[in-house]
Amino acid sequence: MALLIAVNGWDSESWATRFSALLPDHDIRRHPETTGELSDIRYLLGWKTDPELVAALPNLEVIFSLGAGVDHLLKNPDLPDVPMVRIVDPDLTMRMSEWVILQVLLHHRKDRLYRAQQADHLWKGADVPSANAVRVGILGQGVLGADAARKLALLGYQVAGWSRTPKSVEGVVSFSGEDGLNTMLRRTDILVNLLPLTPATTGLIDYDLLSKLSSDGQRHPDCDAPILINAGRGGSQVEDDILRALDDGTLAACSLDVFENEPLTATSPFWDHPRVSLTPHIAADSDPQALSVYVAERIRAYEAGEGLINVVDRTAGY
Ligand code: NDP
Ligand code: OXD
Repeated sequence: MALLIAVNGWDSESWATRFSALLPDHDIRRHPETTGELSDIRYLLGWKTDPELVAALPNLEVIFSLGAGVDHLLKNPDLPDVPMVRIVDPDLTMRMSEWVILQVLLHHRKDRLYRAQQADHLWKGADVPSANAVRVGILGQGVLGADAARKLALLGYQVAGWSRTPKSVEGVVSFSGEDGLNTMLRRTDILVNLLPLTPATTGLIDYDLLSKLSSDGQRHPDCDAPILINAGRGGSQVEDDILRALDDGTLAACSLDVFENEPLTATSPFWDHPRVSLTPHIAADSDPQALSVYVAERIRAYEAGEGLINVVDRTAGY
């Protein structure tokens, strides 16, 4: 039973070391370093894996995405028709919620203003609304969106979430469908995107959508417009529209962890924009050991005949 690790942009050697320890009775290979018959490969651990490689594995039984998102695999038109399992792990979920909460707090508590004042040696407080006067709207109420929503609600924010199907998350108002989206946007001061990238969510966050965000939020005079936070996928945002919205005051500021093209090009205007905070797609960077244990446990369960969990719905695209 061979597991092939084919993870572009990651150090495949350290992943192979972890899997060799967790699955000592399996043949652990890594692409492109390890050779051997491709017909031996039963499992693929993939991240941005070369499409031709995936298509060339005749006896593949399960694909594991080394991430919660699977758009990097599904964009391969020759993807073999085998189950695809994604990462659903408490460590990853917690880290994403930490990042989202951090960004919400930085905007709500006027961190940019205080950093600028510190640079000017200016000792001056500003009015800040209480959390329960700030309305957060979260696009996506899956594993990550629902967890962030729950935790933000515990901090006192007025939280709403949008998903394809209605949800029941404690302390969170649920919206679904197009009408639901428009209703949520109107009551949203801080918009958080945690949607997967699918044909339906590609380019969703455009100027039109941003223009529908609340126009009556309780905000600081320097910052009298809504905020966008995106840790889903860059393909869901229209970057020229975000820049336009920032420049004409439709948006006050944004925090972006993901971009249409990654790594972000050196000439991107986002790097130097005074009202953009960016991170290099690290919002939910997780403990590699936790992710390895998760995949190894899935393989053990599958081989014990227990079936697979967290299998991607290929038709829905996530
Ligand atoms: P889930 O599959 O658990 O949740 C997806 C959510 O999006 C669901 O609530 C789903 O609705 C909703 N959704 C999907 N399509 C639509 C649509 N067309 N309209 C409305 N709602 C829709 O995914 P996760 O929460 O685990 O992860 C979400 C995404 O976060 C990943 O796909 C990935 O792109 C991104 N991510 C980013 C990371 C980073 O570091 N920046 C790290 C990890 C993930 P429903 O519940 O009705 O099915
Ligand atoms: C993921 C990611 O999908 O890190 O897990 O983007």
